[in-house]
Amino acid sequence: MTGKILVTRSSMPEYEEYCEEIRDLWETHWLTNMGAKHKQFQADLKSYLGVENIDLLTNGHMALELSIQAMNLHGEVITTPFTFASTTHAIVRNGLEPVFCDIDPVDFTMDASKIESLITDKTCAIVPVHVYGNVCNIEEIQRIADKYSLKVIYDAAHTFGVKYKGKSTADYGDASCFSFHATKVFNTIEGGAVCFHDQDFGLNLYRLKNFGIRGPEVVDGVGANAKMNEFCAAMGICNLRHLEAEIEKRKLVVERYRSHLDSIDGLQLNPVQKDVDANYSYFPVVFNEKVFGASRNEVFNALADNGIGARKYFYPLTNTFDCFHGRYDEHKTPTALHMSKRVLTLPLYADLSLEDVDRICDVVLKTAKKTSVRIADMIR
Ligand code: T4K
Repeated sequence: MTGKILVTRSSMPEYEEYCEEIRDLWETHWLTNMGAKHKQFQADLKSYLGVENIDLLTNGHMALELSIQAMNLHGEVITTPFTFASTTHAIVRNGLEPVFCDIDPVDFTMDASKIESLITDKTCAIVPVHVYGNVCNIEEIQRIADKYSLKVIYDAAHTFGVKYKGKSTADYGDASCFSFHATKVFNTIEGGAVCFHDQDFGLNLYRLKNFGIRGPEVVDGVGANAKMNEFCAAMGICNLRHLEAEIEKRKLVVERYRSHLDSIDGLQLNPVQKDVDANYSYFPVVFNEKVFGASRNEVFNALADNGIGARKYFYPLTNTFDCFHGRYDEHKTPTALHMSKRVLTLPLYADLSLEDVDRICDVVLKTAKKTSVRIADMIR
């Protein structure tokens, strides 16, 4: 038995590799503000993702928030409540009104068949999330956006390394926003990026991440400071070299989980999506208490008792957050509500040993048994 297992663990290059990468910073003393590492990392990403345009930011949240700001939007934005706080906050912090769309019960992404009924004359954009690395219904979302002249800003925080029909997810929508946080499949410690097609949008975004400065004596935007620094860019350069190997290792971990849990009644696992090359970023399991014999919370507690840190991503729904008290009705997104009360993401990272996966699954499965015994005791 090994020690405590957390829900994830940051991927890191060899210490020497990173030191070598940052060595020249001690010669140049150039630490931030779009330096040489920033430029190199940007070029590396362009070629890895096969995109024309990409900008780097301090984190995934600023990628989203500033992308929305750079589009000069007003009114309502259709989005999902089954996500991390960042998605909804980026909309609200831009003075826009989120309108919550329910999710698909199989892949947890926005249910595209419900979008049109939410469109009003105030709707300006759609902000879908590729949750857990599952790709949204890209074609249908784009069809609706084209029909109603709406912008599409993807929260692609979970999909770095994912391909749809052979192309990176970065290529879809008006903007696609990645997170390179320490907990992601690919990290730059903290970091984010936006891929886009429109050059004017790109220029706006570039200025907004640098206080809205247009030139030495002109500031014509109310921007923020969201520039990626050289140490983070250097981490990105190193980690990108090992990304494919990391994804391969994650795949083995996921396959081991599936070998234990795939055929268990009452458990719903993440789908294997058609036309998608996955990045194996999360391992969500939805617990049907009656059929499986234990609830999500019972499994969560049992894992915690055994030193295993699973997480309730994404509970609570963002439309139930205290900061929005009374503003939204979570019953308008019943599938999201149902899923958020039953889902648990199990530990997943490249170096998680297969023996640890066995141990985690053992605890999960035994929880059901214990609970059934308890119910049997109660009946007796
Ligand atoms: N959109 C979506 C859909 C997102 O999921 C996120 C972020 C964003 C936007 C915004 O992107 P960023 O602005 O964050 O780039 C974590 C992450 O902080 C957050 O990035 C992520 N989503 C969210 C789903 O999870 P916490 O509060 O659960 O993280 P924390 O600190 O509890 O860490 C989880 C585990 O990760 C730890 O138990 C151990 C491991 N870990 C953590 C850190 C900080 C490491 O191994 N190394 C580390 O440095 O939010």
